[in-house]
Amino acid sequence: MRTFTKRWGSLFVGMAFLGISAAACNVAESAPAEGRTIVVKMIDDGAETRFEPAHIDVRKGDIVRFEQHGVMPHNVQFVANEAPRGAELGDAWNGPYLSSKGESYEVVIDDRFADGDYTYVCTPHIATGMVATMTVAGAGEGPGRAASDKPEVRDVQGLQELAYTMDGNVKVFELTAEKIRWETKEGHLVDAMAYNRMIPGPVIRAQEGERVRIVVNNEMDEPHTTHWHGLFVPNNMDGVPGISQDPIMPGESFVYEFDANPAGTRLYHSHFNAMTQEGSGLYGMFIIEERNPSRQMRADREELMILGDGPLGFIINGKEFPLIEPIQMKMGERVRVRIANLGAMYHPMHLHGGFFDVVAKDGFELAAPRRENTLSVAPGETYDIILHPQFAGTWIWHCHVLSHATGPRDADGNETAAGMIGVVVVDDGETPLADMSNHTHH
Ligand SMILES: [Cu+2]
Repeated sequence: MRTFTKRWGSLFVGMAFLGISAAACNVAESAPAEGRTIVVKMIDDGAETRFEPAHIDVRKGDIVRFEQHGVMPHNVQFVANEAPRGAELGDAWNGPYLSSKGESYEVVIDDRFADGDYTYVCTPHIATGMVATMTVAGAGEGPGRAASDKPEVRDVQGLQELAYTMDGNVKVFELTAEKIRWETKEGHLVDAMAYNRMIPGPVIRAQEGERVRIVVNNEMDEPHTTHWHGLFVPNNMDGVPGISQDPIMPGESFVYEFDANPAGTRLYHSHFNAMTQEGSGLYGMFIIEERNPSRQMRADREELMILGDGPLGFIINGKEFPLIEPIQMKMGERVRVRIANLGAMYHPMHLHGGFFDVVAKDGFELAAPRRENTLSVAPGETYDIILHPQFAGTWIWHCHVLSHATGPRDADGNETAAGMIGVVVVDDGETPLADMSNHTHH
């Protein structure tokens, strides 16, 4: 409980939901006594950003302390090595954003770090040079830490429909927040936080005006609240710690109950240490179905797309390309895609092979549809679009901030496809389609 005391102070100035969780890193109590502490500074100076020093040599049992000395938010993300001699260690450890000067976190060089060369980056500042390297050589005297005991979740897609029970006329749902290890790329597990062990969390679906009750259980070792984004709820159901409720402490539960209004594509997400908890995967979609959808909103079926960035990388529906499930369509079909951005950056999503019609913004129907091929989705926004393909083929649909859709260079020095690249397969029965089966393992 010690670690929470410090955060209580900031709660009452209403800042905890934007703060950094000191518990988000695997340090303090487990730090070996005999290791050295090596400091890496995060520096920004106008347009120039860097880690200082740009290279460190460490051994097992050492502690690396990343210190924020700049004014822009920085993080630490280990990436796969370009050099074949290095191990693939992107999942060894990733840190949340540090937003203000003086903040820091520490990482223990333990058994998760095999000997070898590592590259780490600040994800938003790769292009301005914020890339550094670390060599782990030889076992030091520190005891290191046991491998993670968090549940490892592989081969699972997020956004599954959440089952409910009825209590009279109330639809009752249950969400459980947990720390897990989540697969964003094949064989690549990252530290994450999830509702019901999936990212994004499950879909809560209700009819306009229906009474809903959501029991939120906090199985994490840090406080939590859940916010119902875009819904009209009583103030004490809004999920903001220190403002509308007390945080849900570890092991505790909170019951939210309200009428599901207004109709449209809506969201839910963590509001406690939100930059870390939401960025780590605590979010999902809350769909409130219209009782009488207008003609422009009607479609044969729907697909869901939640954009994310931060500690989990650049992801669509919790996965990086090529693990993102393709949207399969038949020529002539109309598909309503509900799109949301729960990351912290803009993502201009560009569709190859034609256009789509934007029919709603933040769940509210537009007076007239907007025809586009690139939809900029800002953090917190939702859009409903209608896909009605014009051309058959296998089309990509990707973020046009190209650093969000590009991985490390391969052995030939070429850029690789990664991150926020979706695929729309349009079948007219004639046009040859790319075989995506070797990309997704389903
Ligand atoms: Cu992007």
